[in-house]
Amino acid sequence: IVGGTVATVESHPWVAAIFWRSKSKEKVLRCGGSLISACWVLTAAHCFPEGSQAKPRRFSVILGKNVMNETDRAVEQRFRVEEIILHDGFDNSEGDYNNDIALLKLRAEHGKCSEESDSVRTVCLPPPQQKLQPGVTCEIAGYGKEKHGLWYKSRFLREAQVNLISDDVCRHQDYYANLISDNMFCAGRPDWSQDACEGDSGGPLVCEVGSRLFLFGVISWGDGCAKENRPGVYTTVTNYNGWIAEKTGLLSITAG
Ligand code: 4AZ
Repeated sequence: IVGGTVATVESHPWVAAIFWRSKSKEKVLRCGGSLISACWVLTAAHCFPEGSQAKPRRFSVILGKNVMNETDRAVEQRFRVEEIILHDGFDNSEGDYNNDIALLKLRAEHGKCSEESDSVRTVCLPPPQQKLQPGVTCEIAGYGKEKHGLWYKSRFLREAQVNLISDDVCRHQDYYANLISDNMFCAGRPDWSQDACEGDSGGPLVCEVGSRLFLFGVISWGDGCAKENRPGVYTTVTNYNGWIAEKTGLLSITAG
């Protein structure tokens, strides 16, 4: 996250830190994610290199994490990944990142996956037809880089505010032109001061509707970070309610 502030996981209790175990057994932060039910994390498909679906055990998920290199056993919940489901339509052969969405199934222990606490909580999916106006301010969170080009990611969970940008503007020649598909939207700060960055992808963009927060976007890509006319690009979660319901078996019941 560029230009944001340090946040507590208690204010983003659905944030998941997804780790990948390297050949040297080192656990490296791979991506962010969002807890949508006790056993399921929604994230980005590009977080998983080819062939990793067959190797879910190389990935692990930590919920309730505030500080990267410290383990707080009182609040953190740690899981192995049982299954990685990438969207069939995710095809990055042309580098286009369309359908950049994936589901991770957490492995249950003693019949349970995550348990609700002050630091761990699910986020609501918005109803499929819910649209938001350009200009609306939403919130992003993650453990990614604080500046494009840094070699290290953030030690703390950070949050930032970004405003929704219309497709018309984001498809303008000065912005991303034809790179924005119908499954993507853009969000940025009018002064380009805040943005997601490397390591944040897969993580949440949440917006308030009727004083409740909903997961509207999955942090997906961007040209650099916090760069003029280069907003962050997000996967449109409302396009995938049916897919999520089908893959997880969860009924897409949202707030009533
Ligand atoms: C990344 O590399 C990444 N500025 C994520 C988000 C953005 C740029 C890069 C948006 O994961």
